[in-house]
Amino acid sequence: MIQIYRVLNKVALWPAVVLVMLLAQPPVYADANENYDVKAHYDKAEYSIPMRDGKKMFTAVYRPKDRSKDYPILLFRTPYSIKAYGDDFPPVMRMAPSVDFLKSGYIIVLQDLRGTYKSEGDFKVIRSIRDNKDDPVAIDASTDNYDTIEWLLHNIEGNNGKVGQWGISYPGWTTVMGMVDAHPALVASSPQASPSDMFVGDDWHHNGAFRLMYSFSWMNFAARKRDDLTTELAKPFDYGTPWGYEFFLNAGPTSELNEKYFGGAIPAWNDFIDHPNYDKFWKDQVALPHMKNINHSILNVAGWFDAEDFYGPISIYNEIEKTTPGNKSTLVVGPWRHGGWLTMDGSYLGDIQFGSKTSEYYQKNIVFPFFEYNLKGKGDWNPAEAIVFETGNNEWHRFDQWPPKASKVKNLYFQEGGKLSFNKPADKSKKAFDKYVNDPAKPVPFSTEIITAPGHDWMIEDQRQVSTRPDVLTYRTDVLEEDITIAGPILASLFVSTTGTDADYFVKLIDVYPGDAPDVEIEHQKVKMGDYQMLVGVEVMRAKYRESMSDPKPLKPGKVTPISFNIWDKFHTFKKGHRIMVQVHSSWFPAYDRNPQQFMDIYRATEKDFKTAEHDIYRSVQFPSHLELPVLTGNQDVTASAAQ
Ligand code: PG9
Repeated sequence: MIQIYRVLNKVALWPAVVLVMLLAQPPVYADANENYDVKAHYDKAEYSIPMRDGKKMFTAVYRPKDRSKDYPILLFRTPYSIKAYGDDFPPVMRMAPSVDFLKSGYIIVLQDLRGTYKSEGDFKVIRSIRDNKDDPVAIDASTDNYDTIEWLLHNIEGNNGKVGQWGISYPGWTTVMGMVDAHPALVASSPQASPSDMFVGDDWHHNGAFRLMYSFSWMNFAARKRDDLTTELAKPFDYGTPWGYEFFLNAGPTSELNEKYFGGAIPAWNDFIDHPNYDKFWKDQVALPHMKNINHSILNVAGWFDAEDFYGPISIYNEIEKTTPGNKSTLVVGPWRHGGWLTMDGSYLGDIQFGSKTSEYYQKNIVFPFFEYNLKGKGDWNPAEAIVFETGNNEWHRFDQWPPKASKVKNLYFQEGGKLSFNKPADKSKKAFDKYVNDPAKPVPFSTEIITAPGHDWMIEDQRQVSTRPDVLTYRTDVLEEDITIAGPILASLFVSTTGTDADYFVKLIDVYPGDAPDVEIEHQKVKMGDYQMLVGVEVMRAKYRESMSDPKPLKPGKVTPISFNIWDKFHTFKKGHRIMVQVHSSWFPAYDRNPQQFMDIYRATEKDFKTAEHDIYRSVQFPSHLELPVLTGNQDVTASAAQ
């Protein structure tokens, strides 16, 4: 993706729209995108579909030429443009979750989201569900979905009365919105990497820490006003350097970026700056309170290493389990980056190999049978509660609940001398802590890649280069004498004391390979795997939000303070001969903005507000910092099926 971006940038050959398409919907991997001639088998028509408030949504409908039978409708709504327009057809994989759908026969419906490209109305990034449901002309993304389905059922000939919908990321979120007060004809939804809460865990913030680099690049190309989307304004941003770390450090605090680069022309960026805490603005956008009575079939897809939206799918899954007994919701998680199940073959990510083409397995054995069964009554889709890929052992599993029953929490404690163990620390002294100094002028880099937008591999990237920095604490177990498998959410529980009044705490869980691990060949590059440090999980807590994200509180300098947070779910085996590592640090730049380490509104902070601070991480009897690991004990709930 980034390469494509750079090449296009250099040759300056692009129209902005093409670039937006490429960024938002990366090209698919070649072997799945067989040379299927869609034009030979499908007719195309374009419609402007009226919504309840009179605004019209631009929609392309692709119908199988074979009129001997009726077909279900497969709906996809996107803010990234449904291009191609007119007589042109988009590439096969922009039309459906795999080429098999086109071969089987569906009425494929692609729609520009309200206020984007050829659809009327205003675009609002993650528009809240309307609070005036009695008003017959009040709209939101769920009503647009409903009205579109209603119109299609009555106006597109040859439909079988059943509708399915799908989408990845933003289109995944539109799918989730379609599940709210769903149209009765909607019988199957597959939200994939949908965000659910942009302050707590998805694209813009994690636990209140601002995801600077990603938000900056996304806003620049996708959050423009509709009339600006196809103009020079939305062209790729010229960073003037390939090195994002350098650019963002020189650009200065977040408070200066709007004036310097956007001139207030991006409504969503302005909103962010005006809402630094988890207030009504953010809470109104959260999808979870609307995840009630979702009774149709759901296939909720996520990637273990998704750098944008992992919290979304997992929290949506958990919420439906809680609110809707007897639901027909299945969770699928593979070893993928954001959308990797469509855009890569899934046999590797970054430097890590998964032993088989996991995306192909998903496309053939999960997503296609899900829709075929629910929309056509074909095949034997036998939904497991969770279909999940175990990294480390590289196997698919089907569980009857997620996390599996056999997962039991075991605490892994920080110890003296950079050790980690399952025994409680024995040190009673007040000095049982490890210290580092975090300097906002020299933040810890989030990746060794020289890039200006965050890319995708950093969630699994080798951590060897940062593990030796003096501002990164590193703890590791002895060499494991047997495999340890974790399946479920991981909690970080720190006891910290600092000289400042606010701080960020990043906690990483890492799989350390043995020194003699064999090298691997990836994309013609030989990677030295001996002592490799594979990032398994990572999360941050902005300390002022430790008790409440709506009501931030300063830290008291010098006072030991407990800080706990979820690193979210993983399914990974640390193999015998490997070691488990934990890293702790207080910046991860420019993936996240810098914390001035003073209690304040960070969006108002000027350069002089950024202070160096000391951080003590305790590992004593009284203050035992640790990770809660969901260790899988026994495999009685598991049906293993290696995906070949
Ligand atoms: N992660 C992107 C996104 C989702 C929702 C809102 C804004 C951005 C995406 O890839 O679509």
